[in-house]
Amino acid sequence: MDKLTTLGEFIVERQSDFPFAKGELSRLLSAIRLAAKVVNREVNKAGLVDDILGSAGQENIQGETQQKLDVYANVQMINALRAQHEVCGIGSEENDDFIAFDKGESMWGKYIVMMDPLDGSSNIDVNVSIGTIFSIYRRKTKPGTVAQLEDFLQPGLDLVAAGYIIYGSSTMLVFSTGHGVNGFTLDTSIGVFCLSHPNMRIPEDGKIYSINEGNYKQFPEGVKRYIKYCQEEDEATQRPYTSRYIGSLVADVHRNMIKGGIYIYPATGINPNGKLRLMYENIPLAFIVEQAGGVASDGKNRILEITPEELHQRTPLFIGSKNMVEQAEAYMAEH
Ligand code: AHM
Ligand code: MG
Repeated sequence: MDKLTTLGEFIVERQSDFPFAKGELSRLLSAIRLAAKVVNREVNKAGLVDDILGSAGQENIQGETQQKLDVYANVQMINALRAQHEVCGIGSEENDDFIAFDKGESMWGKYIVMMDPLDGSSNIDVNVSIGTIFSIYRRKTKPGTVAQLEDFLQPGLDLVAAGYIIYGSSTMLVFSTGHGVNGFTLDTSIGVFCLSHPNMRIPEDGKIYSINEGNYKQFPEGVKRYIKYCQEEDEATQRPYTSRYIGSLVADVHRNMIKGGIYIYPATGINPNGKLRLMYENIPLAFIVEQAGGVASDGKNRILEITPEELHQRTPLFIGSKNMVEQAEAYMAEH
């Protein structure tokens, strides 16, 4: 058997690749992977346990009903990160405002974490893959003080690391610190994430397009034309392409990372800035996809270059294989 590399070993071996002081990233990631394992355990028994399944009856700031597991994942992530003292503040899709630790060692934490603790939560009840998305920034204010809004509203170009966890047919943690992308699969028999997808690269071309076509009538003209392009027959480019839409962003992007493809959540009549959140969803996934050789934009501007103006800001998202995203952008520019 080839040598098995655990996530912990990987971080130690690749320390020089990481823009973190010794030990910081491993403590941060160990908080995240611990929370991931706990969430994974709950996700896996979601169908069995009545009081976990279903809605907690609260609405989050986006006006969506929170599922109980969202709340659970949010609390697990926050508690695990707070316990490590590397992080002075957390922004979460599930919290109206950011959390800034105002006492103890955590005020000295040098990092900020932004996260969507459980993305694709409408899929929980139906046993379809869901995910966690996170990103890590260096704080801008002085350690020892309480983190401020400016620490959270940083553009993707200032990211130091980002990743996602997919709770699928197996559970994987995929992350990047700006030196490529690596994927680790949870071996549940020993409870350890092991390197399974070293140096992930997204194919430059693909044959899969993922978009909620139910909203077709509300799409911008450029997106309508691109969808028609995907559906046309053409031997040279192997069209028509295949349509795949899970409705779990992490799962759709993860599949496209491996097989090649494009995911689009455009502006719609109802959501003029699209549905997805810049800070919690679009920036971290854009960082990972770019690190794997792909492209991510809002249809026009590179996602990583957008300076966020508010925590829960939304932008359209065009993400995936380089040639596919560039083609979709060309349709957007033309129409
Ligand atoms: P959520 O963060 O509330 O779960 O919403 C994000 C999800 C994405 O995972 C998915 O791609 C998208 O919403 C699906 O939205 P729609 O049902 O409008 O197609
Ligand atoms: Mg969510």
